[in-house]
Amino acid sequence: KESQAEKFLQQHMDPDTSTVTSSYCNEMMKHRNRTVGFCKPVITFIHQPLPDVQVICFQGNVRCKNGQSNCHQSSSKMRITDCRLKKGSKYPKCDYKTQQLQKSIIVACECVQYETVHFDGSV
Ligand code: T3P
Repeated sequence: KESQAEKFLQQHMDPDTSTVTSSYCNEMMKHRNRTVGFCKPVITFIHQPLPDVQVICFQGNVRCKNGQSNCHQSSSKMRITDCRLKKGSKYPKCDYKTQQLQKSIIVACECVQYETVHFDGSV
């Protein structure tokens, strides 16, 4: 079974893409998120080299939305794409709006290696 850290990479990392087209989210959600039974409402993809994301675990500590204290906010803005489910879109036809942004991101980190395990949001 894949670890939480592996799932984070699979769900959120796309370092090699710099410009995205309007069909980006529909393609990525199909290939990466393997949604079964429902359409995930929001997923963010991060277009930065992996080390830029791993070091966030050593940057500003913030409280996570679920109340845990292991979230960290990136000190610099990151190139990200937010994929948001369009209103009226019904499983299995998950139809997403693609939006490229430059924002600081908040991730949860765990364990001795300080791995990112969860995407908490962007600000
Ligand atoms: P995960 O914990 O697997 O990373 O918050 C619930 C899920 O929504 C979370 O899954 C990540 C995703 N999400 C984003 O990808 N981007 C966002 O901006 C927000 C708010 C949530």
